[in-house]
Amino acid sequence: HSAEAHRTDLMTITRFVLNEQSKHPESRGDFTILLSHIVLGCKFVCTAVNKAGLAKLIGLAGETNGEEQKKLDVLSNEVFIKALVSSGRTCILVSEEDENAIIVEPSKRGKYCVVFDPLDGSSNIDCGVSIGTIFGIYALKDTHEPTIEDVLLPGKNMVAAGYCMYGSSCTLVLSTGAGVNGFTLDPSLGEFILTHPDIKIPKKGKIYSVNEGNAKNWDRPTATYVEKCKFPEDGSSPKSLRYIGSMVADVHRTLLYGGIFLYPADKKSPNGKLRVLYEVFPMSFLMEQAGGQAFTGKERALDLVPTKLHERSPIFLGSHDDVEEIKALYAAEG
Ligand code: AHM
Ligand code: MG
Repeated sequence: HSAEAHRTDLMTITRFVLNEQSKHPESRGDFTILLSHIVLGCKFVCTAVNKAGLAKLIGLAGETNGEEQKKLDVLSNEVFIKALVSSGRTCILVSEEDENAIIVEPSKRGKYCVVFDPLDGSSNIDCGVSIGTIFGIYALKDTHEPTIEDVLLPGKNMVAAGYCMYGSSCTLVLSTGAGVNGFTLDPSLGEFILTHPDIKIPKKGKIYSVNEGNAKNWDRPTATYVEKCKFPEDGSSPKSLRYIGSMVADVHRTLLYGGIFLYPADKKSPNGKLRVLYEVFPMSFLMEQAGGQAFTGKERALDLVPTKLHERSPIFLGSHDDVEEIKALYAAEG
């Protein structure tokens, strides 16, 4: 109706999180400040990603001084590190781009530990496919000197997780442990507006998403599962295959439409490809918060205790019933 045409009561992501935090009397706004710095990083990367094609073709003003342009993933990493450190609310950062954890200098420290992949799927940049930033947040319980032990914790200990997808629109999906909400960047306002309140993944889906090029090296449960997607034995219709090869886009579709996303182990990569801390955990956290499941082939993904920063794990995540099937196949294998 007409009120919709000129909305005056906009639910921005900051306002939304402020509302959520006000339910916790002990909260002093630190999380809201941290999040607004993450949001700033996402906006910056969004602009950079959108300009990337043009910059390459014609060179953007001010960036053509003979210096080679910074690669987008390197640029994104710098942007997020600076935004996170300057928030004054972080103490330790783990980025896919940096081998070692970054310990924030004492004068800028806060209690949050942020693990992130600043620009996941960057091999897709040159053909314009959606890519994204993935992040997870832990909180220190006291004010000890931060060490990597503070992030080598199971995913269920995260206080928040999310991703931002740089696609046909820029969408930020966030959970602070009370459901999942999606926000879309309104470029004219420069604000993320709540567009997908309380996302729930369908209980069962019609799509499976996996790199089938690795099939020759799969283990039996994965191979059996994918075969059943194509040739169901219970009279149901086969599932559709959708695989972009960009985790944020593949998981985003899974979250909205249902189905299953798999990056299984194979003979060449016995731990799969995806990284536990900043890929597997945040996406598993979101899936569970949306009513889905996430499984490693051995256990609930969020129960896994990582032993090193860039550890990998196989992952099966998505609709409750679809993940239940793959769990049964692994259980039968013993
Ligand atoms: P990256 O961190 O090097 O960008 O790799 C991660 C990406 C994910 O976005 C995606 O799910 C996966 O790699 C695809 O891998 P593959 O090309 O082996 O199917
Ligand atoms: Mg990555």
